[in-house]
Amino acid sequence: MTPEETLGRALRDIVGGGNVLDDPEVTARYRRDWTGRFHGPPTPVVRPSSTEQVAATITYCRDREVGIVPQGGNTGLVGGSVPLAGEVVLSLDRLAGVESVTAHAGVLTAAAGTTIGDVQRAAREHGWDYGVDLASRDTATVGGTIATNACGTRAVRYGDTRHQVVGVEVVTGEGVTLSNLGGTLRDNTGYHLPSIVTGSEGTLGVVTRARLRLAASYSLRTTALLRFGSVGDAALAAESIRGLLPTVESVELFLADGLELVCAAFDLAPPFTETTGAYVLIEAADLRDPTVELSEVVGSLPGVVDVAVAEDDAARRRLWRYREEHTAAISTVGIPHKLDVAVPPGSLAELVERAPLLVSSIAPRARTWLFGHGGESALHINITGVDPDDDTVDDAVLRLVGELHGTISAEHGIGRAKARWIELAHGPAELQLLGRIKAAFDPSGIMNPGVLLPRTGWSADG
Ligand code: 2HG
Ligand code: ZN
Repeated sequence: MTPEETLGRALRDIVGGGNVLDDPEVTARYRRDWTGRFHGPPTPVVRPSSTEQVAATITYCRDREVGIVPQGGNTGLVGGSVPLAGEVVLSLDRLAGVESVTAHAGVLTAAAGTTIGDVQRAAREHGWDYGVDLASRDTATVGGTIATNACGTRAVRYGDTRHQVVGVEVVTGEGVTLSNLGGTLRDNTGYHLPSIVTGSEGTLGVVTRARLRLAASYSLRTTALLRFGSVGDAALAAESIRGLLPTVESVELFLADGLELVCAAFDLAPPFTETTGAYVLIEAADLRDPTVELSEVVGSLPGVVDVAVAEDDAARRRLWRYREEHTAAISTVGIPHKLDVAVPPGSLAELVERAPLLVSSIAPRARTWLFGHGGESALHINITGVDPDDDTVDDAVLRLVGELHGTISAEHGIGRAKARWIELAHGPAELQLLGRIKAAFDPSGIMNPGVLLPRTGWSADG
């Protein structure tokens, strides 16, 4: 038997015959990321349906030093969930479902493969909501959003995924199952496993279940789209809203060229007759109608030239499409290079102004698309018209972000796309320590090799 056949047979013994996929056509979607920028050769996809099967798969692979790429909804944008070097894909799609809801106190336990949409629906059935929302809600999963510490469009109010996770069950790269799904909303007993695992991008182990804190449900919401004459005014307004409007839930920024692209790609009418300038989408939610409060704040913001207010759900959805369809619209132009940075408040306008100029000075035919979570000075910089393997523009933009004292990832994580620049995020001493944390969880280095920490960036000997 070839080593591949031996591996396939062993994995089948663990998860059952039909749950190891190896037909290259069937596995294609597990081996390619959403953007199409990252794809790997044929490799088995294992679909366990229990924590025990996850542990047995990891233990088998650990003993033979077979790499594993854990995969949730495969909606990541930094190449962190696709096998590039023949690693086994460990898909959590069969380990799904909301397991329990403590309705009066707003806590929910779900298996890792449950979609965020299903978590939101279960929360709403019990009078609650979930603090994380993102455009890929019906594909992105609990495990994937924990591994990447997904932020989404409500983080300005509820924080990122890390703020919602009160317990995890995780199988480490050593094959050991750790669980603290006990149920408390607070836990201050030292090193906090959920916090360590959240954002670890599958490099420490596989999250199998999680206990999530739900958010209060504010059923009355108002959404406004503001057009500003200048990026400076729009950025300053976006950064100020949180202090002016306590009921704010989202503060999103985008620009005229992105809006035009979205309108053309989806055949949408533009929101205003004039389209130049910069846009801020604000959503407030409360138990009482927040429209008056929101209008007063909008009226106090300098530089607003047009305002559209959505008072019903259909109108709300129309305004959101201008923002949420950016990702899909950009993909119609070509395979984008995606950066998700943040700068300290006060520097957002400078970044918005300098990034496109910098990109065109290096790649005159490239297009730079800017949009993001303005309330937290977080910006998605998408660049089209550049070869997928040429990262000269990425390098220049990330160094500009460094010069502005920003962070090279404010949402999507490091993945494979940004592992090369990890030194811009962590100094040498910090990187060594991160390497030791990885080695403690995953001494054989089988978990998501090459993601987050470069393959050479850590060692089991520290
Ligand atoms: C968003 O904010 C997502 O819409 C995707 O984080 C961003 O496509 C992107 O770069
Ligand atoms: Zn985003």
